[in-house]
Formats: sequence, structure tokens, C-alpha cells
Amino acid sequence: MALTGAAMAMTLTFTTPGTAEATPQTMSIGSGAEVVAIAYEHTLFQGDALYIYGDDCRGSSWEQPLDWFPDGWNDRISSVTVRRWCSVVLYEHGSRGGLSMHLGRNGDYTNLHWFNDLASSLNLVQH
Ligand SMILES: [Ca+2]
Repeated sequence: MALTGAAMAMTLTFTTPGTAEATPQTMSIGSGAEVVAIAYEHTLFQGDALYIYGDDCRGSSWEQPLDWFPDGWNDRISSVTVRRWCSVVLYEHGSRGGLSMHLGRNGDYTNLHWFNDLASSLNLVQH
């Protein structure tokens, strides 16, 4: 414990305002007219944010897969805000492989629980 404290103090000493840790960064993925969801680095919508763009899912049953996350976002998402019109399915691996978690539209997911730091791709779906 004492070692951890010392390490943290040392880190703080060399941290200056304006670094990536001090100021959350945003990136975006997807194409489309609107932000359909926002994923965050930490729980409770904290830390860096990934804005997920797509076409709103009203009146269309086709899917909008995003098979790879940008650099730095693999296995990192811990909370997600899903806006009104699309649901989001998170996948464990790239190209929608492995385990998945469905996040219904119009919902605030403050903690992904067993899917924390696990998502590597996603799909935007109508339901
Ligand atoms: Ca995380």
C-alpha cells in the first residue's frame, strides 16, 4: 500500500495541467447524420468519450455494424449512453465476434458490469 501511494505521488508530480489524463479526449466512429450513442472510458460517463455516429434506426431494419474500434478504444468501454432511436449491441471481439451485450435504445448504462473493458466492436440495430 505504501508503495502504491509513493508511485501515485510520483505520477502526480510529473503530471501537468492539460495532459490527456487531466482533460478527457473525444473521438468519433461511424458515419451517419447523428450521434446515436456515446461510450466512455470509465463508469458513470467519466474519462475519454467515443461518439458513435449512425443513421437513426427508425423505419429501417438493416444493421449498422462497426467492426473495429479506433486505436486506443479496444477493451476499454465502461459506460454507455444510448440515445433515442437505435439500440447498441456490443461484442467481445472485432467483426462482431464472441460474447455480446445488448443495450436498449434510450438508456443510460452507467456500468457495463461483466462487459467492462471487454467490447471490441458493435452493431447499431433497431430493437
Ligand atoms: Ca474502462
